[in-house]
Amino acid sequence: MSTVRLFLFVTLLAGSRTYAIPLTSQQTDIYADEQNDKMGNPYLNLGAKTPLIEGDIAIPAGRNALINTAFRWKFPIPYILTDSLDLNAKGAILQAFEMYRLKSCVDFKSYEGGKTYIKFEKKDGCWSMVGDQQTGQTLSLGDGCDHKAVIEHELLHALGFYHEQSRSDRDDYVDIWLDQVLPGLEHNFNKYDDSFITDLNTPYDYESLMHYRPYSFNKNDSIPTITTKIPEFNNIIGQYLDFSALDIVRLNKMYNCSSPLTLLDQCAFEYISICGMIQSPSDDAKWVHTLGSMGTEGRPVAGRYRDAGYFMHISTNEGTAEQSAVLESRILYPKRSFQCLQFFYKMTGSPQDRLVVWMKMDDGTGEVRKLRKMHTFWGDEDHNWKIAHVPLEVAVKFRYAFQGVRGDPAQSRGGISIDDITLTETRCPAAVWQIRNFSHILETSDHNTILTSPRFYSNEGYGFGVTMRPHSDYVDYTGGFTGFFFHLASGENDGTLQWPALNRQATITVMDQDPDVKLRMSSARSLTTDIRQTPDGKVFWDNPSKVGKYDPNCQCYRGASRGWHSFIKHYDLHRRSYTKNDDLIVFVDFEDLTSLIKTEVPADPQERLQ
Ligand SMILES: *[C@@H]1O[C@H](CO)[C@@H](O)[C@H](O)[C@H]1NC(C)=O
Ligand SMILES: *[C@@H]1O[C@H](CO)[C@@H](O)[C@H](O)[C@H]1NC(C)=O
Ligand SMILES: *[C@@H]1O[C@H](CO)[C@@H](O)[C@H](O)[C@H]1NC(C)=O
Ligand SMILES: [Ca+2]
Ligand SMILES: [Zn+2]
Repeated sequence: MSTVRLFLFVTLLAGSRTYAIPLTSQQTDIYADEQNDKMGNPYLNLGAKTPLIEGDIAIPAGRNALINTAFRWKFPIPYILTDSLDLNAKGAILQAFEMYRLKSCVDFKSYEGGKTYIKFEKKDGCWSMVGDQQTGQTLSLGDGCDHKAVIEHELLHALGFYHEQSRSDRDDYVDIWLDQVLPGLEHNFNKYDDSFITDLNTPYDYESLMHYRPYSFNKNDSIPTITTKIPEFNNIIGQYLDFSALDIVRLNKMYNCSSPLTLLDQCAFEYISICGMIQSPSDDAKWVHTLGSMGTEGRPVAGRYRDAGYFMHISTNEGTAEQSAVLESRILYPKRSFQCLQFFYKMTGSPQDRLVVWMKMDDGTGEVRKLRKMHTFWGDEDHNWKIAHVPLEVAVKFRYAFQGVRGDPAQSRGGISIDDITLTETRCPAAVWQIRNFSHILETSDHNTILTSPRFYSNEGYGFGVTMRPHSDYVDYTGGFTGFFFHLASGENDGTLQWPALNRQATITVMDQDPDVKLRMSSARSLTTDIRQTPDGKVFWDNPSKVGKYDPNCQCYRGASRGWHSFIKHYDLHRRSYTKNDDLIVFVDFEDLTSLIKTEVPADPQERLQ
């Protein structure tokens, strides 16, 4: 059960007026998902009734092994989403599939008959079998398993992977304290020899999504059962943010993936070849491959500055107005008909400067020359790096292009820069909250500090927002956590929308800003709206102008919040690229899952009789 927490909000941030974040002066009700907060590592399944080896691996009918290629899947893998699943779990499964498609060649399709498939069911706990059993197999997602990274973990089992600490060479890297393991559960720390599982010639990976946490299956809450030989890694083992770099290497080796399915192009401009992008010699200005100077702006956060490497720059303080330079991608071949172009840009010149994103498409004759202007970014007073997303909808071969246009050279003291381009065949996020000066926020805030996002709109038109508690109530052996919480906000479309807003999935993602999308370990959590009530008897997800509180900053009503005190560890925030340039970047989506309420299909009876 969730407990109610009321926080009287006080504006405590010193110098808060310098932030681009509206701070609410309202009393905010936050209903944390206590169950998920307490769950720790949900795939330990202490109470599961299904016979499990190693925490979440169901005992398969016969012996199987990662080495044995008979247990490898053919793609796409057929799947069935049974209606025993929570709606939120169904949405999270589709998110996990998308992560596989983004980072590997593993693909999934709805079941259409045949004897081999994965049937997702809500049973006791989160568990899977290892490898394709070729009989149709269950993957269980019980309470608390409706989490993208947990589903990625279970699917890695299904694809043929065991836990990292069961490798034959694990004793070189970790100590297992069997005397601290709950009696009878010692088998969870089995080690397999190298005739049974293979490391695919990759080193031991403390950061693997397949590694246990230090306190797994322990007798005493304060004594770990696994410790790492290099102590720094005690805070890292058992992460469930996303696949590690090596998880992806192994997956792609095992399945001979040559390239990910939905990643079309990316460029961090670190090499002079600039990823095959081209400039026209006839342009009257030029994009220049530029090396940034570290540390002149922003604050040191684990040594990660956006300006520390190369980026592309066009100066706008020379030449004449309307001179421009076009930087064009190579020809790309889409597989889907929707894409998202994500990049970072900085405009330090005059407010008349423009950055225009163009598409050049196949005109029907095989020539890529049909032009479409996608978006224009104008200069303004904000001279910081900003993230941008431009949705594309193209099903024929195309190029994308960035045109930098000099607005008013006399008024400019800088130019336009771009960096870290990622083009994926995925949907752009509905909302982006870029929180500046995050290290300063962490230093100057306390447990009562709550920051509230602007109001955003979903694709359907619902208003919503998120709140962040830089120092939430949750702590563990790694230190403090930052919490995130979702709420609905009243908006201009409320008259035509359905109320209460049911069966919608809110997903909050804190972006890992690694330039390589395959290496990003973004932290994501989802919840799905239902008919629950607040403790004072209001329908939780009803129209906020009816059940919410007025917030003068957005001149709107904000409903009560639900979310996670344990959203992200401070330890992780400082470790990876979550706070590059001292910006925390948060994506928020609010999507209709109504079409997933009934998804169960029977497995082909003829196939089953065989
Ligand atoms: C970040 O903090 C620094 C120093 O505290 C301040 O000068 C700067 O204006 C802040 N930037 C933003 C975007 O709030
Ligand atoms: C757990 O370990 C701590 C530290 O060694 C000890 O003080 C405590 O008594 C132990 N608790 C139990 C329940 O054994
Ligand atoms: C990957 O390639 C190797 C060598 O060509 C082959 O033996 C193996 O069966 C392939 N694996 C899969 C899953 O296709
Ligand atoms: Ca770069
Ligand atoms: Zn597992």
